[in-house]
Amino acid sequence: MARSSDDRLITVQQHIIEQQRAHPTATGEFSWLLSGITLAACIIQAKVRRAALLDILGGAGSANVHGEIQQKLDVLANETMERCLGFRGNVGILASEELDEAKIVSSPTGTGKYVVIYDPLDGSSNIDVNVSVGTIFSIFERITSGPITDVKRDVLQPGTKQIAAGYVVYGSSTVMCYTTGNGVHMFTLEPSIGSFMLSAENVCMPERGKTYSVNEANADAFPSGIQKWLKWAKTKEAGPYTARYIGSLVADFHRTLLRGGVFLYPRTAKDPTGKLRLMYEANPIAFLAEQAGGTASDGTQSILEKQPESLHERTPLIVGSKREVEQVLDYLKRG
Ligand code: AHM
Ligand code: MG
Repeated sequence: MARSSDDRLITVQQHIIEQQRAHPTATGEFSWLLSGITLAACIIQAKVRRAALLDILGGAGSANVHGEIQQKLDVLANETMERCLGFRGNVGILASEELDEAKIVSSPTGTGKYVVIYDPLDGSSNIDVNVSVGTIFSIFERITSGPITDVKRDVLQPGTKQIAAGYVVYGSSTVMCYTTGNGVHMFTLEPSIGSFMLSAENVCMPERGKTYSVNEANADAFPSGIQKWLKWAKTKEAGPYTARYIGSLVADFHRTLLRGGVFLYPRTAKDPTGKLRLMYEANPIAFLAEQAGGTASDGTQSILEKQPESLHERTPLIVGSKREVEQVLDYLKRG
């Protein structure tokens, strides 16, 4: 993993602007949009860190579109994203795990060109036990132009069309990681000044790793190829592998990005199409993985090439180092 090449202190805003300079047609609008996300991340992390003090832990008493009980912080994080992005003028559509439908954002012109899709607080069932949680985002440009009349068409784009994606992990420190298709860059929040500072540029995922990450309690319901790979991974010949599973996608992926290995959430009897959501979990994670030299699949096809049919659709996810992912896919194929 490379640090910035000199001793300069670089904030995320500076970094984004510098990245945009490489695009001669850049107008600065995109940097303005990403700065809305960093502002939201600062606010959400402050709320996450003070949750117990503010007495905002626990359920909000409502359920989201998936029938899951919303945590108070889910609701707050969602509102924060909406407030930070909804008034930037250039965002046309917002879509979230916490909203039933994508939302047209009215701007003075009504023609914001970006679509931002996010999971405002991933892993939120872990909040009450003080485990890392995160925000995941995926950004597209609208396909249609002018007033927004065909929301589905603008939203339901395959991951290959993402123009940026990233996540923020609220762990022992707050780290933001993003890509615009030109490498993966990581920033750590310096809380005393409220700025995200560059901590690693052009992050590379190791080509192979020693960790696998999966909810093995579901193993009996996994496809037989995955069960066989897991069995093989425990043999002397394979390893030694070690298992790590937090149950927060952002935290599990963050470790996989830095250390290599594989994260799996296959289909199960309970979730026959997998549990994770394509548009605001798998797609942005897959974009980051591929930009860092890793890869992501649903078991038969590249995550990024999947054509979404609906905003909240689920997908199996196998993501990580090339070597492990390819090996798992090989086992899957053989059944
Ligand atoms: P959420 O978006 O409702 O928080 O659910 C997604 C989370 C992921 O962060 C994590 O990878 C997965 O659910 C864990 O699921 P399980 O508890 O079934 O292992
Ligand atoms: Mg989630």
